[in-house]
Amino acid sequence: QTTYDVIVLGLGGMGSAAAHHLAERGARVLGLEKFGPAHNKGSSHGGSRITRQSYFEDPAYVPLLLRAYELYERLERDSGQDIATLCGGLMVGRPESLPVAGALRSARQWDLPHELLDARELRRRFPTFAPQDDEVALYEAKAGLLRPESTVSAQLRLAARGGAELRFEEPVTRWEAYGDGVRVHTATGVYTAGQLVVCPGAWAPELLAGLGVPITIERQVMYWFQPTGGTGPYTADRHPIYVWEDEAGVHFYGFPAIDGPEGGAKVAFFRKGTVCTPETIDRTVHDDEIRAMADQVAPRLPGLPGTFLRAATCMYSNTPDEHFVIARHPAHPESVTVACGFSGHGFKFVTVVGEILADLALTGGTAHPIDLFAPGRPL
Ligand code: PYC
Repeated sequence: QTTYDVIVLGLGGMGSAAAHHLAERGARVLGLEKFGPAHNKGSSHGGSRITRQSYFEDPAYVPLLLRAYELYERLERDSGQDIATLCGGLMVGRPESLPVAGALRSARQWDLPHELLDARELRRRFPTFAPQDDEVALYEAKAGLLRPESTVSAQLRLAARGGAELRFEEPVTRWEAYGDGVRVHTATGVYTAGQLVVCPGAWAPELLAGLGVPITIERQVMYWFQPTGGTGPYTADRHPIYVWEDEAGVHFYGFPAIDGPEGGAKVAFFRKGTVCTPETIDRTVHDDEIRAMADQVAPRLPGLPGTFLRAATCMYSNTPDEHFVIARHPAHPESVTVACGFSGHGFKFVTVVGEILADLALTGGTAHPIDLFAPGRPL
């Protein structure tokens, strides 16, 4: 029976990053994934994910984002894949809204370049946006989008190039820590290693049941619409990514059209999903959902909704405070590291999370600030 230094459970965004960083540091790595490479059944797909630095969720994320940006650049260089498009980003809403006030707080605390636009200036600079008169925006030139499938494939490729053994279509049924190692059971085999890194995504409730953090899985829908008159004004050089809190407190977000004239512009509600499990998630997108999304964008984004093109579902794994969990497993601190509960805003961190997970698995600690993500915090 082969023994590895580290087994990585789950090869989505976080697990593929961990496998990449561990293999790059010379560890003998086994990666196990339930589905195929860069699949669309979890939380790391959909063509685009937002990246931004003036982080409205909490200024504590900013140092991690700065490092994530460096690592994305390195990933692009090392893999030759096109991953990031820094087309700029707008946090839109009333001045006291979370996206605007929170982003401003982070920008000021970390001295990040940004501009504050009133409604008139926002309409003038970005005519695809039609804010109300009392709405404003924080514009950040360094925000943009990441391509999740390319990110995952690049990380997997570099992990394999570094010697990692990656096994797909091999679901893990259970794992256990014993003595100074771990044992992982899959549908077809049993593997042992000194360390285990668990990146279960939406499968956290079953694979990390003993962690003591309540994680709720939420069904989310992404929508693509073809703007009336075509994608011209919606391309990445003219239409930034955005997160918008409307007057009713509803959050929605969107992207430029990045897939050519026929690809449309992607939009979605942020945190308006329904509770599900990976087994029970309804993968059908219903007419009333499409209508609700169309009604949300119609008064705010001239040219949208235009024509509905398609929709896809994905899953968020929400912690009660919407902060991540990244730590040594409290019950198995010698041999198990966990990364879960990314709560719908984790993808932009995958590169730095891979670095942190490699630190934790190989040295037991990390210089990165991760106190916010402790599983033992009050929840
Ligand atoms: O991760 O920035 C984000 C995000 C915004 C809306 C959904 N995800």
